[in-house]
Amino acid sequence: MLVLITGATAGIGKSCAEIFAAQGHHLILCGRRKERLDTIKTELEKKHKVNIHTLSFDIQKQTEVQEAIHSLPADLKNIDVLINNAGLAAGLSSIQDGKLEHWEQMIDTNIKGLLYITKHVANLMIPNKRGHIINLGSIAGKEVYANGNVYCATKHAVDALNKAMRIDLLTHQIKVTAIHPGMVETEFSIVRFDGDEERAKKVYQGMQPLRPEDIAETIYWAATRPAHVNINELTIMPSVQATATQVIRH
Ligand code: 8X3
Repeated sequence: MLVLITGATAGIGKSCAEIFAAQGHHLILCGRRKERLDTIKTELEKKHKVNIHTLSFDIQKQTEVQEAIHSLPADLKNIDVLINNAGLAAGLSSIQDGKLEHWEQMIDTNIKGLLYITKHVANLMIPNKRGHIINLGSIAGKEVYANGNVYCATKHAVDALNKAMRIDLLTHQIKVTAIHPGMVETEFSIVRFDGDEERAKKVYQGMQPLRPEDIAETIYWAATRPAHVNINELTIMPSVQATATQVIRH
């Protein structure tokens, strides 16, 4: 398979790159941080017999997304799986105190960026009459919690778009899946709290969160079901987390 992963420089995206490469799948890795993409490409090509192409661009900018996808050589346009992983939470504040730049960044990445790349890649998949789009949602797309407002709204949008894509792409035989994780320890909370590592650490204190590879393994499983099987959506939580806010800590 040829698999395009957005947000591939860290966390769940990077874990997906590792797991798909280990199984011999060729990759197109997308992200903003070019050096990180190059390092991952070198490491994975050395370890596994795979070809890795990197695309460094800002998914928030529709012209950059279009140019990146158009720049792919013909043989790399036959994408089998699109993993819409790029996304972030910025801030954890009430509506009245929220920072507009945080809201813009989350809406532009989690919703608009996902839409831009999906449109281009879906149009590459349609003539092939096959493909699979895997959207990274969140428990925040299923529930709303205090101060989560805009982040939760963007993930609710991903949940809606996941269902909408499945309807629109049905006649083109393109599968659409959403994976909704609960707490996963990645750079997620460090980014959410503007680099405050101490505050980020506290989020996972006294509990065992999911690891990025737990989610990546599930994505790999969903992507490798037989042609007649589609996983519509899965919500995956740490065993000690029942809802977005109920967690057992020791
Ligand atoms: C991340 C899960 O609960 O921190 O998408 O919002 S949560």
